[in-house]
Amino acid sequence: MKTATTFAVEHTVSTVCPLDCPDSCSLDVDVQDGRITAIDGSTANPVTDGYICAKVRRFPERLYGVDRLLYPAARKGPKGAGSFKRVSWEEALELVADRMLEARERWGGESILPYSYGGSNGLLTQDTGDAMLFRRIGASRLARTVCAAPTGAANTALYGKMPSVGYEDFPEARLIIVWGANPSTSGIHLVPYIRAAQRRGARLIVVDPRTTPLARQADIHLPVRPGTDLPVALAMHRYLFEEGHADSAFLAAHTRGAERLRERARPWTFERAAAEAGIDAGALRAATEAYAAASPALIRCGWGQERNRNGGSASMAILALPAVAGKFGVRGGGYTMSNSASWGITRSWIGSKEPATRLVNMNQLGRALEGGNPPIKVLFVYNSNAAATTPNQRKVLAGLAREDLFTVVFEQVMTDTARYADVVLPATTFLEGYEIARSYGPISLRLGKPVVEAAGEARSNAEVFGELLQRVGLWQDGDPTGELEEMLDVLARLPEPIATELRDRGAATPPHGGRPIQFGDVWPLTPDRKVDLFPEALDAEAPAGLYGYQPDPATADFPLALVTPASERSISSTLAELPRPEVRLLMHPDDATARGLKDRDAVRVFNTLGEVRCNVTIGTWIRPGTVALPKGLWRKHTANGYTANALCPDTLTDFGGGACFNDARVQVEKVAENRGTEAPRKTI
Ligand SMILES: Nc1nc2c(c(=O)[nH]1)N[C@H]1C(S)=C(S)[C@@H](COP(=O)(O)OP(=O)(O)OC[C@H]3O[C@@H](n4cnc5c(=O)[nH]c(N)nc54)[C@H](O)[C@@H]3O)O[C@H]1N2
Ligand SMILES: Nc1nc2c(c(=O)[nH]1)N[C@H]1C(S)=C(S)[C@@H](COP(=O)(O)OP(=O)(O)OC[C@H]3O[C@@H](n4cnc5c(=O)[nH]c(N)nc54)[C@H](O)[C@@H]3O)O[C@H]1N2
Ligand code: SF4
Ligand SMILES: [Mo]
Repeated sequence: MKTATTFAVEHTVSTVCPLDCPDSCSLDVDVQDGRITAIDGSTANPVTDGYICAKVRRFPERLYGVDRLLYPAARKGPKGAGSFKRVSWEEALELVADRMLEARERWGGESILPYSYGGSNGLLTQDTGDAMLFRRIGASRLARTVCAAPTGAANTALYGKMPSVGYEDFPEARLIIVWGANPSTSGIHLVPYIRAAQRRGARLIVVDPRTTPLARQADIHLPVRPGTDLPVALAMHRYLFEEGHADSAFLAAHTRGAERLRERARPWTFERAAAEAGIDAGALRAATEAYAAASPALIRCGWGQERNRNGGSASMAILALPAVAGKFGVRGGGYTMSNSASWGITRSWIGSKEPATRLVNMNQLGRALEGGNPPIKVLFVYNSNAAATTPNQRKVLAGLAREDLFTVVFEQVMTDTARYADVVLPATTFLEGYEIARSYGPISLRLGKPVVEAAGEARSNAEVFGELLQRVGLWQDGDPTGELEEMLDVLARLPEPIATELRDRGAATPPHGGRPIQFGDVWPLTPDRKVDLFPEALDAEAPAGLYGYQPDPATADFPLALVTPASERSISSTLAELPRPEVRLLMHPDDATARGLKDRDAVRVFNTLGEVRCNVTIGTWIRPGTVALPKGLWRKHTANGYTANALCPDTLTDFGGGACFNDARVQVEKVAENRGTEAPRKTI
């Protein structure tokens, strides 16, 4: 709904929010005198339904705020101090190109490491000119694993990333399990559909260590200890197989490997799994019986369960439940996981051949900057705020502080990472350029267009990588020049009718109306079109075998599990530069009492990797033995300049090479009494 403005609106531009959020809202953006005065949801995307989150409403504060980067700059003080002098684009690009060429000459192309993740998360700002530049120069490759790597690997192996149930079909379900997801924060447009299902009598089960808003509304809440979803899901499989609720006809017709899954599930009785997860065995049994009996039954699988040593197998076991229980073939039955693959778009524009240069797992950036052959000499960060979002923050910062490392940060605002740059390049935002936004919750694909002129001298990724290609002498005939050309080039490579629809009306018609019935309209995209319940390759990759449980890493010294869930204040660390209420560690009253802590006491949260100092908030909306800090904090948000990632290990998930943020095990101690400045929190 429109926020009132005191300006007369000159015009309103329709566009789309491409940020790394499942919803891809359609937006109406008001412009006055060439400046954006208000951003709100439109109804062009039916799921947006005219409203958006509070974060993106504040995007003008990022566009025009004090942190916005307006000019290229070169470091003038010590590394990390954040002091820069303005330089021209000409000087900045020349310097970057020279340093890349010099590094290639002296140490080989692999001494250059591009580092990027979501950024504006669309099809134009990533894997376009950047890929051409870094491939052609022979740079080290980056495994983009910080998010969705284990769920992606599980979903690919099981179903070949078959499209999944759209938000609009949630009201059809009679039972919904929300597993490791908190849509009330991380994809808000799903919530009304879940509530609608509940009003129609659907039961709701939530599996989450925290009492999220949906957990409060649930019929059954399983507050599992982080990292224990695997035994919980296997106990559900055991019940389905051993107590006669597996759909043997479906298993025979559409799956492979059911017997192997059954074997691995066999040891996990409800009692044993519940003991491991720290939940009530009766509640687990009740949840499983309800799931087995209901149809349509739907699982919304999130990402909370993937971020630990068992994350791959856990996600696999959860996503396998509808196959074993026979929940497909009806509207509102099956699962919802990332829907980004639903359009069948391959990034054909970058070509299929990647050079076989060194592959660096982005979760281990700190390690990569420590050494290696060749050493990394040029780090080019774009679409990412690595210093804030990557595990083992102390090691990352130590790497960024290396005097012999030349760091380029191509950014919209002066992030914690940009402060470490040798050269800072100012980037446009999605409101100042084109983007093709592909949602991963609902199924939508929309073209975003420039609403206002770029602020200052900010340039798009297309322009900058195009310029650099020319300056390092790797530009080839036919490469697009500039953002508009690149947009048209990518459009031209998209399948029809998608390309024409995007060009003509800014939105493509989703396949099956965005509401596919799994095993009705869409089928597995695995090589033999079957659900592979036991992919051998994953069994070989996982340290304890596929569905093999690796025990909790807690020790007597570090007994508390730390989770870092998505915050309503930012998208990862994007927009976290804006003012926010004081950041607190959330802790259960039992854990607080055991440590003599009262609400708003100042604490140190620590383990062998690092320490975070902040105030504590005490509440029952987290399970005992687990504490939480928000994801996406900047260094300025804590008293000692470290964020949760200073406590997160850079170990990898059982398969997929994913991040183990939620494997952080910590201790908490009081530093000072009641140092808070704000009232106690009542909820998450
Ligand atoms: N407002 C906002 N929205 C976002 C984002 C954001 O930063 N802010 N980030 C976006 C991105 S990049 C992503 S990937 C998605 C993530 O979307 P979600 O997966 O919904 O978000 P998370 O907060 O990472 O995790 C969801 C829940 O998992 C719980 N959890 C933690 N560990 C475990 C566990 O071991 N098992 C189980 N069952 N639950 C666990 C947390 O308590 C949390 O409530 O959200 C996107 N949307
Ligand atoms: N402790 C902990 N850490 C986490 C997580 C967690 O659960 N716990 N979650 C992880 C997850 S799910 C994710 S996805 C990652 C995300 O980690 P990052 O990829 O680092 O995401 P952001 O923090 O959003 O940083 C993206 C940056 O890209 C910039 N940007 C946006 N658009 C453009 C563009 O067009 N061009 C250029 N050059 N720059 C642009 C933005 O200004 C922003 O600073 O964080 C991870 N970090
Ligand atoms: S961040 Fe998500 S909810 Fe907010 S406007 Fe963008 S797509 Fe919509
Ligand atoms: Mo993510």
